[in-house]
Amino acid sequence: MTPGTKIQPESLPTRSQVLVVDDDRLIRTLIREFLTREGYEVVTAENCRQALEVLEEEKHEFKFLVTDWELPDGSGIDLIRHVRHVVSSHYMYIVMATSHGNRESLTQALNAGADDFLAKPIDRGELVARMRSGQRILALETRLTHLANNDLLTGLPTRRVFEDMVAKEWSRSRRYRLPLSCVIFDIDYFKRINDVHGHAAGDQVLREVGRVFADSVRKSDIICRYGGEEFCAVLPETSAAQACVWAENLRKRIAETEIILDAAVVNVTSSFGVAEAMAEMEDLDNLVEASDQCLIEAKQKGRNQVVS
Ligand code: GH3
Ligand code: MG
Ligand code: MG
Ligand code: MG
Ligand code: MG
Repeated sequence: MTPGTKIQPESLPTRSQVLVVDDDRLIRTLIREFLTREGYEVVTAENCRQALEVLEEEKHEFKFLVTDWELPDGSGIDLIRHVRHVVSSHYMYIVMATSHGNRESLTQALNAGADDFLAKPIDRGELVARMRSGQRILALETRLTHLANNDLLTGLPTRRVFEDMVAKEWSRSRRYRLPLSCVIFDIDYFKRINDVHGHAAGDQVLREVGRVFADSVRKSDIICRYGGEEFCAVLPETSAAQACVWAENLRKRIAETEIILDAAVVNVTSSFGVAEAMAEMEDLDNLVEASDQCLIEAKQKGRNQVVS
């Protein structure tokens, strides 16, 4: 393996969230203490109901679930099944902690969706080691997800991911009658960069523009590298007028960015098309088409401008 492909627990965000479910207060406290010392952020629940409530809270993104088998209002097995069935945004590493140490129990827990098993009484060293093993799996998952969902050159989400995310936002905006705007932009005379400075320099320009683009959006905005040197953003709860202000700022920032190439320093400009979702539009395609028409107009009018 090359150094770049090494899977290390360190590559995960340092404070992974862990949900610990156990009806025994002493065990909850013990696990919390052990894991907090290791840098985890621990949330505890004492029964299935509480666990489900906490899992539904949007502020959390649990990477780990450590659950007891027997809980006052149900079984850890059902909780695991539920998590595997419902939580799909990311992989949660699940450890079943129990004194049921026999082979049938182990098989049942794994079949329900547990990744690992921790025997009670809980040993600190074993708990930490099993969590590390989980960190390796999660780091691998994070890496593979990133490779599958993000463009290799710019690191931006791919068009496929973008379209999936916009589809959800589209329904929400239609249902609640919220404004939604689309901004599409294309680097001006990009072919010249490739021709004059070479393809590698062109790639460098794309990376830089992508970085400025990614730096200029909010968390709720949905962005992607749309095509070769075309980028697209869908801005929820944003009118065309607001989107134009944002696009104009981005246009300036891109134009002002000095891009350092091997043998030269260059600036590039880009042209922007902005459109807002209208009642008669059926889907994202219509909205992108409308923005694209404006982009064509921006090119025709002399480039380096925003048209809506
Ligand atoms: P305009 O102002 O009309 O947009 O002119 P342009 O030269 O930017 O437009 P055009 O769309 O004709 O050319 C885009 C070029 O982008 C063509 C293609 O070779 C180049 N390109 C597409 N993807 C990549 C890439 O990943 N890396 C590099 N270096 N070039 C790319
Ligand atoms: Mg119990
Ligand atoms: Mg073009
Ligand atoms: Mg271009
Ligand atoms: Mg183009």
